[in-house]
Amino acid sequence: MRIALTIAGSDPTGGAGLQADLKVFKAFDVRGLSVVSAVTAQNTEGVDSVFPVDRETFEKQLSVLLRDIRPDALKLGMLHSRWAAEIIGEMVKQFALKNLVIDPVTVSSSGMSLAENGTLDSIRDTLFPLSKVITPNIYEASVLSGVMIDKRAQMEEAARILKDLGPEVVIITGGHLEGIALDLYYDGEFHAIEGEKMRGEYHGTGCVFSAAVTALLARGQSPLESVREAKGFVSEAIKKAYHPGKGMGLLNL
Ligand code: PXL
Repeated sequence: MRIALTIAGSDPTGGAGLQADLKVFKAFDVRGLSVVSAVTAQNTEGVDSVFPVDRETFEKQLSVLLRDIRPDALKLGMLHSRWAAEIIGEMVKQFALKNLVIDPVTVSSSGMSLAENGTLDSIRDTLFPLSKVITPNIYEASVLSGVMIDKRAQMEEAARILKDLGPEVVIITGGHLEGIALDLYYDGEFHAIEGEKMRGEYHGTGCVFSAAVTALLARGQSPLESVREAKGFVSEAIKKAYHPGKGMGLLNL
């Protein structure tokens, strides 16, 4: 039996955040654990507000869980607070956790900030060196690397800079450059993961992708196999998307 942990925000729609992560783990027959970093109030029209959990509540959830259960992989989604990266770094080292996947979440699909100032820097400095895979989208990769990306060559430059910060694998998602949908995988060599271009606005695609990568790593697949299969999983979930509210569609998980 394989086990994966998500450390993420709560999304009441279930389309993103820890609720989506747990559904994805289940879809890959991986048992899910979850630690809440923040509670959001949102619907399909957007995020209304964010309520970060306090430091002690966050730390306790993790330490109590991890002294009992050892996940085969873990992912970080939304971390609102600057101090969270330091706590996670300590735990990853203390419990020798493997297969850390980082989705460096900055803003919601509706444009609301999900991280306070400095959080992304502390994730980069403290946690990238401990990570297996990071899954920034183009916007996040630009912010983290300082490279403005609007061509494939710049996507490659950003991937090299990010890999030098410590992760084994960088996958930059959401590229719609030069007319094709391109996700760029870099582990010292580049692999273009081309896919179908999807029309429409869907909530939670980044969360679902990184959760699928985490579940597949927990099952012992290689990062490249995991990323390819995760991408196919997201495409299928988008094809079956549903519209329960007035706003964005949700992936069918
Ligand atoms: O998709 C980024 C994201 C992550 N986590 C939570 C979210 C969102 C987007 O809205 O609400 C909790």
